[in-house]
Formats: sequence, structure tokens, C-alpha cells
Amino acid sequence: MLADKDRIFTNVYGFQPWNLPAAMKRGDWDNTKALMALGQDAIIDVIKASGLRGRGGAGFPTGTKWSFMPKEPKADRPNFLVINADESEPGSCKDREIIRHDPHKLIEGALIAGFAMRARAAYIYIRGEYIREAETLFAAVAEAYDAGLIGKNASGSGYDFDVFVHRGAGAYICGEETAMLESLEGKKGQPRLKPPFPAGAGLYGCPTTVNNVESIAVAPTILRRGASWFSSFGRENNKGTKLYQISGHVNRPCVVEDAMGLTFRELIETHCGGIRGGWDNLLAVIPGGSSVPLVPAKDIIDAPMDFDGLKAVGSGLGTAAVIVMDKSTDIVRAISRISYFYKHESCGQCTPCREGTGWMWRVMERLRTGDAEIAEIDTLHQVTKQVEGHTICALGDAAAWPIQGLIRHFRPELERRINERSCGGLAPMQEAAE
Ligand code: L3W
Ligand code: SF4
Repeated sequence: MLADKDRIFTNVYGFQPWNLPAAMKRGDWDNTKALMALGQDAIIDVIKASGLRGRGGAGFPTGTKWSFMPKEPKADRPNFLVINADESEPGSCKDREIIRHDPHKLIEGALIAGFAMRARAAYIYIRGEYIREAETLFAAVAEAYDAGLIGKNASGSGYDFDVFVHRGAGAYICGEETAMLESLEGKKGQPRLKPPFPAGAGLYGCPTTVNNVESIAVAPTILRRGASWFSSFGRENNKGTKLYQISGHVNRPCVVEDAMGLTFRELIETHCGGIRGGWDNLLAVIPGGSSVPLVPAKDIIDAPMDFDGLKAVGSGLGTAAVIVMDKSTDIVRAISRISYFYKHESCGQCTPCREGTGWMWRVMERLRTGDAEIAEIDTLHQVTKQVEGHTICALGDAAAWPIQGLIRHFRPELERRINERSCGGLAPMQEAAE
């Protein structure tokens, strides 16, 4: 278990106030000017050496991403930092806790990251449903301005840096980085084709880096404690500490910080009081938010909870939103509900996703009730393969992968329902009916 002294998010449960005096007592904003005096390239080098990989799902190396930004921005084409706080992935709730209880870690991180990337300003795009969290964030940003920590001559560094908070309006797709840029520009939030990546042409056509809240909020601590401290946790290619969010059928669901790479069993035993009804009652786990394939009990128990460990069992770390399902779960219904989510959230821009997500959900519903033919299981699998990799953004993949995982691991259950024309005794899925 991670020692208390090695936790970055020391106020993640809100035992202390979030405000500036309390944050300063916890060490935030402690001589930020000296951190900035390291110099822009040196800061990027520290983040590279720490091994930090993006905490928003894709795991792209953070320091490398920062290094893509132009070193001499033009006056009429400034660099920007955009912070993705549109936390909408089902199961994910870590950025919410950071903003609720430790917003100054994020704001100080914005200044340091923005400075390192020669950015003129940071835009924090916060999920529309996070109403109270947005209020906290607005207030924390105001505190930082009033104290001279951001704005003109931020923290006495001689560098001018603004932070703007922008509220979303409830669309999952605005969490995709280029849809977020469109939304910030006042347009309908639909993903752009990549390349160009945002570092080449982002917000208002200017060089932009989009980072997740957690990636930015850990940066000041990494700089204060050193790259080698951060990289002493985890293993090669999977370094550092991480906020895990465990929901579902465990005895104590929670958000907790621990080292990358601890096994699923260690995570659940140490922090969640075990599986409801004991380990023999575990059915399957979705380890990284609803966009990654489920993993059956036998494969997940000893899997390291990091990028490579979960890839090795056919899934992914994603946002580390760990959804635990015991044997009381109707697994077909669960995946069908996820299919409905993606159908609902598709922006409709590309045909495989717009048509495919609705088609896949309708077949999933018939498989759930057993009202399908056995051959349709393979047809559904083929359709997921036609959607995967054939769309503008990752939502198409996210809609395909959970179904592929279900077919890979639970085909006998799908066939049983068809043979018995059985929906497991459950009522029709009213919440998903249109
Ligand atoms: C410059 C290159 N930049 C890549 C940048 C790119 C982006 C980052 C990662 O999807 C996943 C998705 C969700 N030059 C570059 C480059 N970049 N090549 O690196 O890019 P990418 O395309 O690998 O991922 P993405 O489009 O950002 C993110 C999955 O995460 N996910 C859930 C996410 C949910 C949340 C939330 O609720 N907070 O984040 C779960 O698995 O499905 O696959 O910045 O520009 N050559
Ligand atoms: Fe929109 Fe879906 Fe295409 Fe993404 S994959 S751009 S959500 S239609």
C-alpha cells in the first residue's frame, strides 16, 4: 500500500478545506516561482523523466506531448493549454474529487504546465453536470488571481498567464479533445479529423495541448519531489501513482491513490474490503471505464493494474475506473446498457458510428431477451469489426470493444438465452427504451 507520505492527493476525501490557505498548508503554491525558474525545457525534461503518461485514457507520454508545442509562439498565434475536466466516462469520478477537494493542485499545475509550453492561457473545460464542482473551481481560480498566483506576473515569475473555466452542456463527446476545442470555440461539439493534432492546429487554429485534470494536477508535486521519486512507483513504461475509482460489487467502493501496477486483488483487498460475497462470487470486471473490454474473473485477479498489465488480458487501464460485477449481474444486460449509452452519445458525424451504434444496441437487446438467432452473434461481431477503426474518433472503438469482450468471454451465456428464449427473468430495459 502506498505510504501516506507518498500520496499526491492528500485531501482527496475532503477532510480539510479546499481553499487557498488550507491548500498552502498542504504545500501547494510553495515557492512556485522557484519551480518556474528551472526553465521551460527543464520542466518538460523532468516530466519526461518521471514517466508520467496521460491519465485521461490514452496514456500518451505527457512530457513528449508538451514538447510538441512551438518554442517561439507568434504574437498573433499564441499557444494554449486546454484541461479536460469533462469527466463523462461511465465509472470515472477522479477528476471530480480533485476539483472538489484539491482544486489548487490543478490551478498550480496549469500555471507550471502552461509556462513550460509557452502557453498564454489555460482553459479548463468542466463537465456541465459538475455544478458544485464548477462553483468550487471558479472560486479557487478567483482566489489564485487575488493572491497574484496567476494573471499578470504570475507568482512573481514575470510570466503572464490566465486561467479560464468553461462549463460544458452535457455531451459525452465533448470529452474527445478536438470536439472539446470545437465546443470551446462556440460550435457544435463534433470531433475533428486528426492529423492535424491540436499541437499543430488546436484552439482557434493555434497550437494547443489538451491534458486530463489528473495529468496536470500531479505536475507540481513531481517537480517538487523529483522525477525519480515519481518513477520509483510502478514498473517500466507504467510509472507513478494513480487515482483508481472502484465501483460496483465490492464491499467499500472508493476513489483511492495507489502505485501503478498493483494487482487487482491487492487493490480490492487493500482498499475496498474485498468482493461482495467473497472472491468466488466475482464474475467480471471492466477495469478502465466503460470504453474498455470486460475481463472475466479468472484473468483479472492477478493482473497488474496498469497500461501493459491490462493490455495483456485484452483490456486497458483507460481512466482506471474499475467497475466490478459479481455473479448477480446480468452481464448481457450490462453490456447492452453500455451499447445504448454509445448510441445515445454518438455525434452522428460518421456513418459506421451513427448507424452502427444503433444497430449494435438493437441486436444486443434481442440477444438480451434471447429473441435472436445463433448466427447473429457472429454477424454482430463482424459489425463491431466494421465500426472499430473506421470512424473519426475513438467513440466508435469504445462502442465496439465492450461487445467484442462479451462475445469473447460470454458466448455460452448468449447462446443459452437464445436456446431458452430467456432474458434471465428480468423485466425489459425500460430506461433504454425509446
Ligand atoms: C501529436 C502525434 N500529438 C497522439 C496526442 C493526441 C491526444 C493524445 C492521445 O482518446 C482514449 C479513448 C477513450 N502528434 C500524436 C499526438 N497525440 N499522437 O496524444 O491520443 P489518442 O488518439 O491515442 O487518444 P484520445 O483520442 O485522446 C482517449 C479512452 O481514452 N477512455 C476514456 C476516456 C474518458 C475520459 C473521461 O471521462 N475523463 O477521458 C477510456 O478508455 O475511449 O480511447 O492528446 O492529440 N503524432
Ligand atoms: Fe461522431 Fe461517432 Fe464519428 Fe466520433 S465516431 S466523430 S462520435 S459519429
